[in-house]
Amino acid sequence: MCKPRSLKSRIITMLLMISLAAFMLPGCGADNQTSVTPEPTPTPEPTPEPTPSPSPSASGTKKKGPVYEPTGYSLAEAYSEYFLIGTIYTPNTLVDPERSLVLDQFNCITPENIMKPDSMQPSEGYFGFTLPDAMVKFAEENNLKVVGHTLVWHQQSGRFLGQTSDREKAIEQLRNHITTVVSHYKGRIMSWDVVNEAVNDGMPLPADGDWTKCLRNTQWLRSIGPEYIEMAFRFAHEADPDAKLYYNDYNLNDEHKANIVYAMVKDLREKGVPIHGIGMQGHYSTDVSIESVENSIKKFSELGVEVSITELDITVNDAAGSLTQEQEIRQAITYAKLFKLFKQYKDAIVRVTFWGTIDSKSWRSHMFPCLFRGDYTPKEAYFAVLNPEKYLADHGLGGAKEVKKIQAMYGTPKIDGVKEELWDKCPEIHVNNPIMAWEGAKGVVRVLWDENFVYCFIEVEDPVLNKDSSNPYEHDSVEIFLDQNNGKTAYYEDDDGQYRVNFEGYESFGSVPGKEGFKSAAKTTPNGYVVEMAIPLVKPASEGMVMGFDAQINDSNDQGVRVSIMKFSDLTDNTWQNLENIADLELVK
Ligand SMILES: [Ca+2]
Ligand SMILES: [Ca+2]
Ligand SMILES: [Ca+2]
Repeated sequence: MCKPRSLKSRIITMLLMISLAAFMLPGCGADNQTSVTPEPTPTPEPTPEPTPSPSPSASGTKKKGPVYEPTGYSLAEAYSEYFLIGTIYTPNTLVDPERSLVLDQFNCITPENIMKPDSMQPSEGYFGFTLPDAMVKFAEENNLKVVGHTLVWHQQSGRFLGQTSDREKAIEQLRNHITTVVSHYKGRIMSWDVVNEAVNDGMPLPADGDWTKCLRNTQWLRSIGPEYIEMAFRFAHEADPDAKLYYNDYNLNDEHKANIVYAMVKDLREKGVPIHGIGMQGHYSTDVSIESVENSIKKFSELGVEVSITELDITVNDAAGSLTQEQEIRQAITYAKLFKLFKQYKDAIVRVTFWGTIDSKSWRSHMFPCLFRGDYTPKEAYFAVLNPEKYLADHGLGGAKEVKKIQAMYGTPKIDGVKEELWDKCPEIHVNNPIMAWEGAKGVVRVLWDENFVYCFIEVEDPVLNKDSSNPYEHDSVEIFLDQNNGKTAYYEDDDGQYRVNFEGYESFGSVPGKEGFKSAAKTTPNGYVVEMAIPLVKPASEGMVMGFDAQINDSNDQGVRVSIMKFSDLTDNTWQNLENIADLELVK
């Protein structure tokens, strides 16, 4: 995931290459080369680093700037029997406090920017080895492994590489760039990200399995054709036969993209192309489906290649200026779940590399994705990674996933917004778990069923009712999620549905199965509103059946802005596309 650097930052890079001394000084702007790696959403601009308060040094005098205080633990040590633990390297890594943090916690580094194609070869035939040489020396002096990143990429690749309609010339450029760079570091780089982000987003693998139809339209595809990928791996292997060679990409937990990369790597390996690993970048958010990550790790490891998590960071997408305690813990829990998963796949995973150390220098700094704060103190996420099982247990998430269990009673109500006696026998389901910082409207749901429908009666307390927003989910409204075969999948199947009704009875739906046969009625009450609904079933229900179920209440303020979401079971805002965390609803008589 990456955005191209500005001309300004490229000039800065050039200046830095000329003056080695300049980047040895802290705060010289070396990390203006904010990392890039793409995302479906617009790439954020880094926010300024908060000014840390001076902390007293051991001698009692005041020191300028933040100081890294050892945590007493090392992530690299904690995972020494599992996989390498890496982070990014920038020229700033050579100076404190960054240097101390990196040496204290990690055993592996990946250059954030200084080995990208336009940094390695800023003008045709001129190679900039100064900064990477300093990095490799630093690594060797401190016993760190080095990952070379990256040889072939459509961004940060300069104006000449592959920018020709002469195929032979393009092949020569590709060969010369790879051979020159890889030979220079022969024996000193553990693995190379040879080709980065060559596959398109959002398209399935065609039925004929031809992955070359899914390649991104890059300068190399245009000038050479799909063969540029295998050429790149062969040139790199010739230059350093001992280095492990990786294909690296983002969103590889997406099923479609994983299928394409699987087909590509399988095909290339069958042709004898030296490709040894798949790098899953891992630019996730707290909403990431752990199951989807597991599916891809499992799938890729079946190819007999190494798998590494190469650019891990987990954003808090609802962060606003800083993280609340709840947001820090939510992020930490996601980190803990991922590392618990990675440990289970230690035979396949060689390395997990974080894309940054402190939040304020992250390429996604405004969403606070790292393990350390801008003042170099460890976050909840750090301790979650250090011991994921303990962290999950401490937060009530140890052992098997606890699924909330509720019941629906038998009976057929009239859908009129009036709560007939029938409803009184149903257990109350309290929708009162906030998933935003603000705690607003709460409610109670009761559920009935018969052979053809599941019925819900929802009573909401909400003194301010509003539907001004053009987004139905921002109206004062209730939502029911029903997973009729209780598959609890990380995606929606044909039996799964999302049903939303606002306080005036306006209905809206998720993608499947849609609104056919759905009925609802809404009425305002002295302190809020009620909604009664009937959800049609894809096949007849019977006693003892268990379905997946969740309920949500959206609370708008008087300006039409949603200020609160309450849930029953799934404490993410992701139930609209992922049913892993919903409850069990048993149909009883
Ligand atoms: Ca009724
Ligand atoms: Ca289902
Ligand atoms: Ca409201």
